[in-house]
Amino acid sequence: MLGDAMVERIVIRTHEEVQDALRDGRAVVALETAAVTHGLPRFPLGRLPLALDDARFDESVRRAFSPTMAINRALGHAAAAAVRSTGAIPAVVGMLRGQLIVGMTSAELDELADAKPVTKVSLRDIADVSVRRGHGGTTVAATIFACTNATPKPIRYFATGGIGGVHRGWSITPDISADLLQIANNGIAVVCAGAKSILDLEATLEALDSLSVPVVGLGTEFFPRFLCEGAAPLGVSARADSTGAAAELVTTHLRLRPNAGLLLCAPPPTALALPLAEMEMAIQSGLERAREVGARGPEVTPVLLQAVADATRGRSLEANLAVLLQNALIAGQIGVAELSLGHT
Ligand code: PSU
Ligand code: MN
Repeated sequence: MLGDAMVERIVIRTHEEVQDALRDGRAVVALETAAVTHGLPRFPLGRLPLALDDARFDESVRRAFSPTMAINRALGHAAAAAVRSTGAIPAVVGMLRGQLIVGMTSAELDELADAKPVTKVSLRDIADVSVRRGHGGTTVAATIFACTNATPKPIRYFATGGIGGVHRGWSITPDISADLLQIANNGIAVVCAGAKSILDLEATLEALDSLSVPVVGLGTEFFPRFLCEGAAPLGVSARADSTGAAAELVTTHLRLRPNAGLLLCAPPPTALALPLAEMEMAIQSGLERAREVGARGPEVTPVLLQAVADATRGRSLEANLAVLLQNALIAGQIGVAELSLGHT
């Protein structure tokens, strides 16, 4: 554990509300911000996302998504509100002026969402951005690092849209997201809609298997395809059919392997999921665009997501907002359910 005073200048700071919640043993759910800074548009939607028609979201979540606010910013607020609506405490993670913040205030989130330049901060970039006093949206990998080093103890739950994984063409360009190793090596439950469908999902599942990461299907035996309808079946390693069952699995796993993570996978809402064939065509055009603009390393995912949004005329954006909001909600529900099991 690094603690708050790792060096003279405080590099990692946990917000007081989050500190109190961790100390009191309440449920805390971390949220990443790479999706906010690099995965979502900075123009307003002009209305509420379709995902918020869902009765699972209460008025507080609908209010938190301001239609006149830039989408990335509004989503950040709404995802935090979704966590709060379950009784759990949200901890938005991101970097401002070189400081890695665990539990950004609303004002800090606004500042980060508008920030320019802003780095997509993965694990390898934290020290560099810190030294440069830069701003950054944290990826799954970097956010998990922040969770493990939260004060006074680690955060156990984390929600994102889709995790990074093994990219297509990995045998030529070994582009494998740092997310996988971080999940494998930190005691955290990651709620996601599987891995992003722009990836090689079969290879990603194999990698998770090799890393001994449990892949739990929430109400499904199939590994979800991020924003897509689940077609061609990819199997999960375990299944949980209720919030309580998922909570029990998390408790048991983290007791047995406190320094190893697990994936909890929820498929996107059926009404908003995209047909696989349509998504495949969109991804192909995205891969072409990535080649044309010479995108490399961390630039690849944002270019692909943008191309997919263009090709599906915004439908992938609706689906993306849906999984980000839904996963925040589910992580909160499972975190709260774990407390009532009474043996954490
Ligand atoms: N989920 C989303 N949109 C995103 C991401 C996740 O719905 O933009 C981000 C996450 O932060 C994830 C990153 O860690 O994309 C993966 O990027 P890469 O493939 O370069 O590791
Ligand atoms: Mn990558």
